[in-house]
Amino acid sequence: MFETLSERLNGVLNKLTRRGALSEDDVAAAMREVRVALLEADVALPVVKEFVDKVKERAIGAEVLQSVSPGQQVIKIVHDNLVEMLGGSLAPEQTALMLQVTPPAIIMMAGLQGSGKTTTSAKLGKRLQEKDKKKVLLASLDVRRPAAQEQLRVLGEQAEVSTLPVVQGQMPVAIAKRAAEAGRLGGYDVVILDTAGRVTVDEDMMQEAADVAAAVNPHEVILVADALTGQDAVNVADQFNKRLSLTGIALTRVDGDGRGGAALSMRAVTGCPIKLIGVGEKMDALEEFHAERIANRILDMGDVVSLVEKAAETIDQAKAEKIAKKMKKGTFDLEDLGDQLVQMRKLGGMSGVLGMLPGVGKMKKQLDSANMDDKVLVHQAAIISSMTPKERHNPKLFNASRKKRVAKGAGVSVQEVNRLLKMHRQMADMMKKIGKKGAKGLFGDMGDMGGDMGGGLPPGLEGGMPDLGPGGLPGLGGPGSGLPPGLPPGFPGVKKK
Ligand SMILES: Nc1nc2c(ncn2[C@@H]2O[C@H](COP(=O)(O)OP(=O)(O)O)[C@@H](O)[C@H]2O)c(=O)[nH]1
Ligand SMILES: [Mg+2]
Repeated sequence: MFETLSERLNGVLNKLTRRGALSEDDVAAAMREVRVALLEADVALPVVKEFVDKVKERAIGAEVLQSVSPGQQVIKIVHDNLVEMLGGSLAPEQTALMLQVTPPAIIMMAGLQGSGKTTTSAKLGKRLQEKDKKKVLLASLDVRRPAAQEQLRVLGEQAEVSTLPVVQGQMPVAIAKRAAEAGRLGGYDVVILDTAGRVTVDEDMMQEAADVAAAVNPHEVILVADALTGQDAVNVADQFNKRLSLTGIALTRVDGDGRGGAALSMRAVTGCPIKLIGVGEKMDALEEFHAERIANRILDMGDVVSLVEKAAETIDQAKAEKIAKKMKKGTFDLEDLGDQLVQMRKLGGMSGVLGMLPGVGKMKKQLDSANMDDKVLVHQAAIISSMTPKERHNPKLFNASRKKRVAKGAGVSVQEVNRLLKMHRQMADMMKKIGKKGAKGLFGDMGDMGGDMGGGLPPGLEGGMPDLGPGGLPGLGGPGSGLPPGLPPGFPGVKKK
């Protein structure tokens, strides 16, 4: 699977690793080739465009790591964006089947004729029984094709999964209700409903599926789509999703799909996660879909990716240690503040940083309305870069005319410069205290931080910080903290209500 795409992508990116330095033009040229490779793999155009733009932006903005080559860094960025495109940022509960319900969990399979509904139903039944130790009942609602119900019975027998006995002449909604009832009475954990498909998307099929869904309220509505049909599979999924609100997609015939267009576009176009992939005709050829694993299959460069990860960790750790030393000595200057702002932007801006802390999700709106967006960080970084190195190391130099000059250079008002200087003063003071008292000192003193950006201390922080780990603040991002490395110490402008 994905061989064609994999070969192309690896070819383009391999060329990059052999180069010493990379210019913006080199990256742009490589991205043009990546773009062609993705389009040839039948990935949807808007998805390709977004992908290439994001990779370019991140590659050009990336901090240069010492121990790896720029090309290796680009590969890591491509890899991360592939994972993202495949739905890698989704929480496990969004990508796994919902089975933790009062039994039986009802799973409805929908899709076009020949997409693999019946096969996938039987495979899934077998998988749930063997791997998850669930007792499964299969039921065919396909009364359109004479042999359909018999087909499921035979597959069920092969897979050693029970099937609902066929009652001749019964209609789909009635069969669905009977299956749910049999599931309850028979002590089944899961009931899988295999519905009838049509050759193309049509109103009859949609109505029948909607009626079945209304009758039994399935916990999962899975669209089965044939990967070999590429963008058609994505369009079909989109149409079904608008009518049925799907909970997930089972992509079949991925074993024969060298290009991967359907798998790559599905999530971005439909907003619906791929939960299962069919990788063969045999009853055990069904896998859970893991974005990271699929990305690794496509981009066969796992060692490069982990190398870059390690290098990035080391750099962040070295920085954190440097800052920690400065904190202790009380020499945190504007240069360091500038570094911190860059780090924060890398981590997705202020709300990105705060969003990583527990209990902060709810605060996002407030943060946005308080103007704590990237624009503030961009302005602050601009102010600092308009200063001379001397000024950065010794903020006491700032008189009215220096402030005016810096404001002009950064394209901001003098007030904004004042605000930044005040923020730095407060941070430096605070850090001196931490240097003496350890991290706990910071959050006791958070209220003293002025900050003109408003906001409010996130609820998770009000009672002090979650376990900071040894080493004081830099430990925020350290092992065991659950936070990414390099989380900047101190959040400028965060003010307690
Ligand atoms: N190679 C391969 N064939 C599959 C896969 N899933 C289903 N099939 C085949 O596709 C054909 C149609 O499947 P079926 O389940 O009857 O489709 P339905 O009409 O949607 O119920 C059968 O011959 C299956 O063996 C898969 O993941 N890989
Ligand atoms: Mg069928």
